[in-house]
Amino acid sequence: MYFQMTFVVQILTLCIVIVNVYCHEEYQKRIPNGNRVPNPCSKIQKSIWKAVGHFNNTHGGVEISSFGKDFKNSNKTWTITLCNLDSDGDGKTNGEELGDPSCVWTPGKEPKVPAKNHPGICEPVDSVRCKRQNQGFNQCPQLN
Ligand SMILES: [Ca+2]
Repeated sequence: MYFQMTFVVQILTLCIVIVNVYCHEEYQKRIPNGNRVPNPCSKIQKSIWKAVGHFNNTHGGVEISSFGKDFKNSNKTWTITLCNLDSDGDGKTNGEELGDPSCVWTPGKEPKVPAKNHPGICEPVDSVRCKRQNQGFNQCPQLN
């Protein structure tokens, strides 16, 4: 009985992970450079932040970033309004951070500029200003 319950829990966990990964790949296509957003926590070896609307890099979850909230409020669509917002309050618009500074990108097109920063996490994350701005994102795991 215990073995069966453990197996069921493992299968359910696997299903949740698959659904989350699928969703994030779908959402990545809806924002410029959505699959190439730099991880603000990796200072030496550059890596990618996969779940851009979440504070969890790889599999999202309930901790939604300020950009994730604005993206949701924008009907999960890249609009001029969403592009011009500064979701994380770091002084740069979402478009500037994601590589669409003129807010002209549309889904399916290759952005002309690479993503520079994360639009939902104020950088540098360990600065005094960003510690105040990054409500819900306390610290980078690598910086501990
Ligand atoms: Ca910003």
